[in-house]
Amino acid sequence: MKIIHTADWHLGRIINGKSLLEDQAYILEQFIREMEQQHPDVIVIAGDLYDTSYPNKEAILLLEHTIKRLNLEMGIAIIMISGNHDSKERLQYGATWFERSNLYIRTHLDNINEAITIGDVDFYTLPFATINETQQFFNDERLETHQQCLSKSLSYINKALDKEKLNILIGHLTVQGGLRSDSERPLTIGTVESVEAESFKQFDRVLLGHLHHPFSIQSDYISYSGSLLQYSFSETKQPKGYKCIEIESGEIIKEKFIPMQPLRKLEVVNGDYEAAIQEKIDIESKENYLHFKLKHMSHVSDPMMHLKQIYPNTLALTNQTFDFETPLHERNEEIQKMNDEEIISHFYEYITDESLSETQNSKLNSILNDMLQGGSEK
Ligand SMILES: [Mn+2]
Repeated sequence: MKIIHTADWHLGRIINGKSLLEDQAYILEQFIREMEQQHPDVIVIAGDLYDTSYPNKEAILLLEHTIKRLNLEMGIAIIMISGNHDSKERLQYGATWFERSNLYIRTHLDNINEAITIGDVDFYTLPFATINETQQFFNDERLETHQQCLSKSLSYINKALDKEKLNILIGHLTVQGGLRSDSERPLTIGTVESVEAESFKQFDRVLLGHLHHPFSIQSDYISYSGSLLQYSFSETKQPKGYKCIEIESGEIIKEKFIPMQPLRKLEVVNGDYEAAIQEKIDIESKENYLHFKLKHMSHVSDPMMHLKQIYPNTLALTNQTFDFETPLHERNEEIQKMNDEEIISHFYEYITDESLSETQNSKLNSILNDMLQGGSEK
């Protein structure tokens, strides 16, 4: 038996005003083609199918088209749960009809103790739930943390568990110690959102969504698939793809990460403004979505516009003329070695990218001298 694990598609995502729909359609087309080769028995999508609770119609059509190909045309069973970005009600639309076609959409806590049996495996679903929703569902106001909520849900599931079978949990949450990225919206503000890996020990395997790095956590039975694409500039070093789990006679025999190549990557470009404009800067691909971090551009008006004329997929620009990366104490040490004149001309250069002219210099010297002499009254 073969299970494909994916999550965090974030369909409809927009980064700095740029819609990624074309990139998402491209990668899903690739995913569909790979599924034709893989012939999995089931595809698990562990939450955040959409990027917002009100996805636009293009995003909805893309999801419908993808699921139709995989489920109706290729006959692959699909289990999907809602993540913190999805609207439970909207994602759940049609779920009872779709189950007839082995498309299982789970968005509420109501049926977390009902297994979905496919082949030798019992799948349990734990869609994302807020602390409030969990309190209401269990009618228990003492549940105040994500850990308490999870423990309560898991002990509820535990009563239904058939220990003789292979039990797999599908969830959307943060496991303690997991690597974070910028595009994962916090689950709650002001409460610790991570839960202990220990909590899941009644399961043979836990397939998760939410963290975007495919190797977010080191565990032999808990795993994140990672997101479909790079969704923030903090993810430029992360591989993206899906995971494939193979089971033989009730045992997991292997799990493999399979990378996919996107239409465009996210790339951070460091260097000099002038070099960028003259196309002499070190860049992987002009077509990538770019975040420029450039020096010597304080004198340029609207540098973003100039950059976009050459690199149309520029999404962000940071002025690196100001050195925020050297720690303050190191800069202070440097400054302490300078005399007043050097400090001022250094500062001037820092701001304007130009050195003081001779006239400015002599004016500066005379002012400094004046001050040294206690400010002679003229
Ligand atoms: Mn999420």
